[in-house]
Amino acid sequence: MNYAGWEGEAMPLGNGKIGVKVFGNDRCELLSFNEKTLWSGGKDVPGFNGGISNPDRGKTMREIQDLLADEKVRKAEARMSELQGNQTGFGAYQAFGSLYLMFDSEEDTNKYIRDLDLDSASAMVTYIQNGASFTRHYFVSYPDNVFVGRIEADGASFGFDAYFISEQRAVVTSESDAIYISGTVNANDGVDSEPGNDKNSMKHAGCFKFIPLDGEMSAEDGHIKIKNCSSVTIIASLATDYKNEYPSYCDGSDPLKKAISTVKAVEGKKFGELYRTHIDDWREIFRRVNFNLNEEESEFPTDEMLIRFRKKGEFKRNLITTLFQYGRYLLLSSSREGSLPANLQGIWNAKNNPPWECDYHFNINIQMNYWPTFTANIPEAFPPLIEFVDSLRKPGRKVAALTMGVGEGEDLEKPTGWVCNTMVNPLGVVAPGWSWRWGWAPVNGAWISTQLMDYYDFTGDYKMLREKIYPIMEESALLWSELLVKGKEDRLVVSPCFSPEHGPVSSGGTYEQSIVFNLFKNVIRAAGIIKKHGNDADINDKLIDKIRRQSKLMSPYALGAQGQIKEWEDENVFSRHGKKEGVEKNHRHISHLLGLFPFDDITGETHILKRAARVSLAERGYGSTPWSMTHRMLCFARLGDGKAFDSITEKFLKKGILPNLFSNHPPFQIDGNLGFTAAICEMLLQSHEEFIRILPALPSTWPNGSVKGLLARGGVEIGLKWKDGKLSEGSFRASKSGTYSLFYDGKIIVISDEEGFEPEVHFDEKGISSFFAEKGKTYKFS
Ligand code: FUC
Repeated sequence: MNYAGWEGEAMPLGNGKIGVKVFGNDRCELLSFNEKTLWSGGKDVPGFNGGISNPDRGKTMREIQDLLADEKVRKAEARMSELQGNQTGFGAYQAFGSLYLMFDSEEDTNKYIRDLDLDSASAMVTYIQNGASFTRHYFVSYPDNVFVGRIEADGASFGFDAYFISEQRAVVTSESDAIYISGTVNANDGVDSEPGNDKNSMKHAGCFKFIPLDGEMSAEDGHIKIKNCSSVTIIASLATDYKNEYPSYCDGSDPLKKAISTVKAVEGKKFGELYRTHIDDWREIFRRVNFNLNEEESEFPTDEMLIRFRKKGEFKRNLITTLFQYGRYLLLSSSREGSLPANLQGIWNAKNNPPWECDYHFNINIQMNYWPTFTANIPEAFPPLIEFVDSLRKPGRKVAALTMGVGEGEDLEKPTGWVCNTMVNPLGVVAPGWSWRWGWAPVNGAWISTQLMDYYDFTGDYKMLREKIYPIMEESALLWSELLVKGKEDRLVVSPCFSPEHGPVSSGGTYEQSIVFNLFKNVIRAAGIIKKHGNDADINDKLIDKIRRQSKLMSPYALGAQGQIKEWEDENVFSRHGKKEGVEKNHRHISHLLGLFPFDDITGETHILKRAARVSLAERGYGSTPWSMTHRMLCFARLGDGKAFDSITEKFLKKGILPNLFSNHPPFQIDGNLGFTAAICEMLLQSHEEFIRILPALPSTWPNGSVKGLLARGGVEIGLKWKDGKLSEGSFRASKSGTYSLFYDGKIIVISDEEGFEPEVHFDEKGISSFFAEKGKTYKFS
């Protein structure tokens, strides 16, 4: 087999807690495991203090603000390193270990196929050996929280030697029919620290049970040996004693007991029964969305199609629709209720010192991970993000107090303002990072808070808004209401600013201004919703009045002399080619364009900032890393530019992905995959305005196709068919009765229900068609 490393070749499986990388080699199977909570670092590391280096309660920050107000930028920049945090105890997401199955037969194999079936979230391996057909079938069940594997041979008996190699400090034993793993973390934190520095007392365990049919089984020295059987079922569970609770992050449990009892709970069930439970759960969500571009029939596997696309331009549509569903697959496999959110690699990782510690990266990456959640109709993936952000509030209060002087930082139960910067771990680190150039980014907590509002906008779940989302957002707004300072011409500004990860230090930068502005906007809107429900007591009215006044003085966007949206306050002409230090013409981040996507500040056909956004995008090119390409795709979708969208799609297919379709930063980073799926949705359907926009940016090279089950704000499911680049038929189903508005190219929409009844349509001068839809009823429109 052409094996080029797990990132490019392995088939990923996951249930949000357990991740598996299936290699599928014929004579030696390698199944590499992850457990989402297995992290090094945290409180056990000597000197750990949550990454805070300068607990001066905001003194340095205020002095830098004064320097910037006096336009002493160089002096301000020279002091920025005093705001840096430290890496002590940041730790990293860990590899768990691998199960090897060394098959007895050395005979050659043929007709070998390795297949990841997205529709059943299963990996399959089939081949012929000695005239008998072998099948391996693997999945990770969310409802039963176990990995399940089944290996069978049709017309032959087989055997293997199974053993587990731990990547940690673990003891591996075997007894009668199972392998047990039990240990603690034994990792260092990668490049910058001494080996062993970041080991901690987190316990982890695994239980792998083998159920052969016929044949003999023996256990010895951590191995399970099976001989002459006709099939084997493997059931495995992994666990740790992690609990996302500040400051212990430990639930005191025995993970081995947990793993064994999880396996025991399904012991009596047959493989078929476990599989049925798994696919019923999976398909209920995954099958909501179909996407077709009248793709080319292909007898080639995906990696071959990719090669052919790259050489001859073949199979483009096939790859696009596969990648679209793959993004949905990856997010749902790496983010389900009951565990941490998807990290930089989702849930899959083979190193103890992975790139960027495989962390939660808050200056675009985690945001992008969750951009497709609603539009691609997988809201079940979102709760881990809400829970995680909620859990950052306590350490975030401490960091706000000690590094910015907001709140006391003593009684962490009191909501006095929370913050998180760029690199965040699940063990309480939200402090500025260890280089200010990416590490000082306190608005990142405001950005993620704002994004939580999507949950309410798409699902209408008021309880979640009131009980979880609003308190998180309001507390972030409280912090920022205290931090804004007076800038030029009475503008209220964030200071100091550093546009990710680019350019000079400044104040009033577009990234920071647009984030805080949108946070305030959403908090004011959410407060209004909560008041409408009569829960006035939940709202801090004084704060709402204050941020309302402050918003008016923030002016998040300004035009430069070349017609661009400025990234920095003093960027009148593009500061490229080194004229301004550290500024790159084609920099990957487009942080000054958040107003276009994900925010909704730049909308409407003729908005002056739309033109400016185009100028800025033209300056920045089509992106370098996959995530940077997909952010641009999303922006061009918002601009209605199918041509540019298509060009970047081609670039993404050519340069952005590995043979197993993982997006390749390099190395593998999941954000690009998830951004791609989000971008396709945004190109087909938009709902950030007062109405639903149909096919806003369809590329002319994708003339025929259909999509089913996309989600629009308000909980509306939309299906679309188009022919020769024009809408031929749509379907519409709302989760609540009410008046809805659709826009398709300014044309009147004709709508009818299942019985052919046509509700009255009000068509306005802007070309918007509005009608009353009944809850749960499916309407057709054209
Ligand atoms: C961002 C990017 C890098 C990388 C890192 C994990 O900050 O600037 O390209 O993706 O996150």
